[in-house]
Amino acid sequence: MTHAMNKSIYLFTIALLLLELNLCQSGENLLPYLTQGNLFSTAVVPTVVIIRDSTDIYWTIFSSKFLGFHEFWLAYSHDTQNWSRPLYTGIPVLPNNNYQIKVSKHQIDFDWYGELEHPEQKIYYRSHIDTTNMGYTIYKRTLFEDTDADGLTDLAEDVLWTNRFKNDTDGDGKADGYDQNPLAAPANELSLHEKLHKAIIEYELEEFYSNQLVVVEQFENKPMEYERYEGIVLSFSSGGCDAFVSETGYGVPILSCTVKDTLTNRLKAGFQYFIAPENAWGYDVICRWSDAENDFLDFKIVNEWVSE
Ligand SMILES: [Ca+2]
Ligand SMILES: [Ca+2]
Repeated sequence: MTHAMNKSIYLFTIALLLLELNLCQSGENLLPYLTQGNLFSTAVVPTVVIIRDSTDIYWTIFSSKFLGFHEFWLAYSHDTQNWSRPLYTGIPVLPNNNYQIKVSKHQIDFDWYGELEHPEQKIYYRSHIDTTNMGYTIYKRTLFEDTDADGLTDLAEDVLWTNRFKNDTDGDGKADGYDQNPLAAPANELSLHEKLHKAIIEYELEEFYSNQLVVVEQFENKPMEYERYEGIVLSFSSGGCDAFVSETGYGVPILSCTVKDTLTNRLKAGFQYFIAPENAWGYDVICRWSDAENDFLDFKIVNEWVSE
């Protein structure tokens, strides 16, 4: 419930995000250059909406499901060419709300700058999000807070269930901000069943055309790392998946795969994909395995749709 509570607290305390960006300036330029953490590539930062704040830093706002849910992210730039690592805001894009992001030109308030010798009418871009009377404010310092300096902000760690006080939650030598599987250390040696499980999940991750956070239900409760082109994978036990879903709500894809022996020297794997209880589906996968080569030959997906 913590997460849900946090979200509702945001609803009340997070008001007028971009107003905050504009107003809470005191002339200093202390924004860190974020070079740590490379899980969400700066290359994907859209720069459609650009706001310049009063310290001449440019901001862009965009939505992404990178941490599972459709939420707003920010990035900043000193030149509108090189953008910071995307910053998670925790502000949800609510499905039934119409957000209006308005960007307009305003003359700056010269009172902020004191007496200017040759006052020029400086034009600033300002923006606000109108969430039908529900505003959001997030403080800039909150966006950057990274208690354990692992490249993953505290806001993001809360969502990913990583430890905000420990820079390498799963102890595999990769800091959380660089670890695509932050909750699973690589296993030393995988059994054949585990290899098949991993192969099928990775095949599905490849098919999953998104960088959205994906949860994988562990095979026999063993944390496992999964390779993926882009995006974070969280490895949870069956109970952990239930807890994660009950806390965060449905919306994050959960992949699971069971592997069983058949009587014909084959392994049969059942794959399932859940994104909500009512649209769970799955199908069976048959793996042919050569005993002699001790390797997989291939696996074939038999599209057997399951309605649950
Ligand atoms: Ca951190
Ligand atoms: Ca790690």
